[in-house]
Amino acid sequence: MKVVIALGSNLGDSTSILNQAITALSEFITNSRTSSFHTTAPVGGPEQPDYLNAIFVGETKLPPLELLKKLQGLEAGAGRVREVRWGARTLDLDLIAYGELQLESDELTIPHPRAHERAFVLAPWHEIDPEGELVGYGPIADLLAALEV
Ligand code: A4P
Ligand code: MG
Repeated sequence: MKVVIALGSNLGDSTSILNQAITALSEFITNSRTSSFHTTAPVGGPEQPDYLNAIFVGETKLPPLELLKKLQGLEAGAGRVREVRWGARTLDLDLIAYGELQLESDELTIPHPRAHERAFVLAPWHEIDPEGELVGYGPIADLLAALEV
């Protein structure tokens, strides 16, 4: 299944944290491509440092919830502590899309419910997949253009 994962970090050595996460993701996601790293102003939450954000796309055989567990394991491995919602973090890995799947549960919502309105997700995704579409929302080029108006 084709999957789209968003990476974010604004605590610690974010460049090396993202590079390590990409290496780890490549163990269960193949044929992958990664965007460049974008420095972005924080959206929501308390005052906090700028983020480094990237998008990783590839193919996996893992079912959605197992994939989510893997992502959470990598976040924990990067020393992430959950204190404040939308607060600063060493590593955030969000599952943005899983093929054409649409799913809404407490544990997992796909597509990610806020991806369509976030330039820090859409801009790096557009960079590596200009023809891409967010299931239920439309072409990412259009979503991005709507934000930039
Ligand atoms: N969850 C449900 N659906 C998903 C999904 N598709 N992918 C659940 C990942 N997790 C999903 O997430 C909370 C719960 O969401 C998890 O237990 C999981 O079961 P979390 O990662 O623990 O907490 P969070 O990331 O603080 O909350 P949330 O709501 O995911 O935050 P967002 O919306 O991801 O926002 N500004 C910039 N510039 N760059 C950023 O990367 N990130 C955020 C986080 C805020 N502002 C930012 C950035
Ligand atoms: Mg998250």
